[in-house]
This record gives sequence, structure tokens and C-alpha cells, in this order.
Amino acid sequence: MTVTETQSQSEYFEQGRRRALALDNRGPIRFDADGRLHPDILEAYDRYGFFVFEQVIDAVELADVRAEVDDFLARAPYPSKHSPVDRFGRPWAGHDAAVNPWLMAPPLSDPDGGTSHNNGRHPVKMHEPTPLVDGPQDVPYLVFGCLEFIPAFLRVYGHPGLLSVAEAVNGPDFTPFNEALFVKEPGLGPSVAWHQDGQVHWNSPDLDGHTHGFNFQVQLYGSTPANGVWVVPGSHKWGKIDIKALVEAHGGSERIPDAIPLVCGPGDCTMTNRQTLHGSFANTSADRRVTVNFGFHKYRSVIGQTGKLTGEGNVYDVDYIRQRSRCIPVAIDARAQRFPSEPRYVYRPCVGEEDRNRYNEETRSTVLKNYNTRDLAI
Ligand SMILES: O=C(O)CCC(=O)C(=O)O
Repeated sequence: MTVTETQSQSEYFEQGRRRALALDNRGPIRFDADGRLHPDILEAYDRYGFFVFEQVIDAVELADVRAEVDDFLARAPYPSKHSPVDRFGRPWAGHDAAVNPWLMAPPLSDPDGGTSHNNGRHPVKMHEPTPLVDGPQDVPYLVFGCLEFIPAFLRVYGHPGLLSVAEAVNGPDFTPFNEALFVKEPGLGPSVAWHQDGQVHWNSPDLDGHTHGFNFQVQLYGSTPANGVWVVPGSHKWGKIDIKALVEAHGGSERIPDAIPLVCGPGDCTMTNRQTLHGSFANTSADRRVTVNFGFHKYRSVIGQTGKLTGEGNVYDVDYIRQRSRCIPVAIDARAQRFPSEPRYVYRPCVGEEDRNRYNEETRSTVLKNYNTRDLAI
């Protein structure tokens, strides 16, 4: 990258930050007098396709989650994705799981842009800066199966405020999607090329701005223009976008002019519509980003569908969805065991099944073990 390119990148980042902070789509999770999610939040989310919830996770819980996540990340394959061991010579975590937890790529690379991965949804390659430090051959950028492997992640998943938001947006019978960590270590973190997440409903006559669900991203260290996700506001209502043509229309630059970065402090949580055009740059900054990422769907968007992406080929019938959704009450119970005085969220589809869905040895084996072979990816 030349000096001029670097300068214009920092200008782009700074302008993005100013535009992000000027939007009226951030604040705490708020409810109205009837206990419903505040309509201003729903309206702003519907308009922009994303919302930044501030200070969702407090400092005590954040310390818990950071420690457990770091323990887990230390057990990644090292120094390359082909290594049978972690950096301490132990077999890497999850080596016997049904789904390999570790998606790894060379530092600052773009593993998906311009490839056919994920059904070709990342058509344009991002700039791949040269790393300034000697790092391992591959670094983890996406980690799957986190409800099983990281109990503190499971407890965040059972957060009553976030689950109430999911209900307000997707209805009381909302379902899981999948759960992962996004990891962008300073000077190493790979990029995620521009894409829309949705796969199955683009040509459906019932498609609306919310058909493919949304992702929550809880930020453990915050998120900046340099290491965070960028979103084109309102693009969740544009249908399937010709991303290649859009980038070409901007002179082939990956710095899409209308995009806005998700600027967050530690403990903030964004909600981003999966139909938005979004992506993130290779992290050449000095700031770490580690994101607890989990999504939710409307029941009617998943029932009867055949899985794409992580649930590839699976048929989402009533029993499949029911079993996968049990992760929600198990997470609620795990959270209640750690924070007994906090109000519990009541997940309507599993009311009456509380005993069966306690967080204990049995559900760790019957609900959480390899639970992500049943992702609801659409
Ligand atoms: O966190 C990131 O960098 C990318 C997130 C993303 O693209 C996604 O969740 O689809």
C-alpha cells in the first residue's frame, strides 16, 4: 500500500467514525411503559439495518468472557491450520468435534473475497496488506461451536435484554441461527469481504427487509473503523445486490463511500440485519477486536428450508428446529446459575420444559455437544 493510499484510508476511517456517531441508532436497550422494546429502536433498526446497543455487558461479566475466550483461543491449531497441536503442543481444542471450530487464514489476508466459498457471496477481493510483524502462518478469524466450548459465551447468549430484543424483532417463536467468535488481532486479523449474508429467500414473493434475520455482535474490547464491521445503511431493503458492479461503480475501491463503521465500546452489542451489505478490513491497527457473534431468525423464515452455509443440506423440520432451539433455554438457565438475581428471559416455545432444559451434565451432552451440526443457516 502506498503512503497516499494509507492516508486516504485513515481519512475514510475518520469520516466513517464521524458519520457513525452522528446517526440516531445507538443507545441502551430500552423498553416502553408496557415492557415492549422501545419503538424508536425498532424504527431506527428498520431504517438503517443496524443498531448499536450500548453497555449491554457489564465489567464483571466482560472480565469473565474475556478470560474464557482467551483460554479457548490459546488452544487453536498453531502455527498453521494444518498443525495437529496448539501453541503448547496439546491437541487443539475441538479436534474430536463434529464441526472443526477453527476457521484460519494467513495474517491480513482475505480468505473468501473473489472465491466461490459460501456460495460465492463475497465476489470482490479485499486489499491484502503485508504484515509488519512475523506472525504464525495462519491465525483464527472465526471460531464455531462456542455455546459448547465457552460457558461464558453461553451465558451471554442467555442475556434477557438481548433475547427480548430478538423477540421484538423476530416474534416470540424466534429461532437460533449460529454462534461464533470473530477474531481480529492487531496487525494480523484477516478481512471479511463485502457480502450479504442471506442465501435462500432473495427470490421469494414474501421477501421483506427482515426475512434473513440478524446478528448480534457483542464487543469484548470495542470496535473501531479500522477493525470493525462496515455496513451500508438501508441496504437490507435493496434485495440481492450486484456487489461487483457496485464496487466497480466506485472505481474498484473497496472503500464504499456510503458505508458506516460499527463503532462500539467494550460491552456494547450491535444488531445487524443479515441482508445489509457489510464487510470488514484486514486489521492493520493496534487495536484488538474479539466479537461474540450470534444470530436469530423468524420461525417462518427457517421452517421447511434446506440449509445453506453452516447447516448445508440439512432439512429444517419441526423437530430439527425444536432441538436446536433448546440451546436458548439451556443458556438462560446457565446465566441464571451465574447471575441468580437477574430476571430470566422466558422463551415461549420451551415453556413447561424448564426441567428438561436446565444447564447440567445431561444437557451438556444431549443439547450442547455438537449442537452446531444443526445450525439454522439460510
Ligand atoms: O465481524 C466481522 O468482521 C464480519 C461479520 C460478518 O460479516 C458476518 O457476521 O456476516
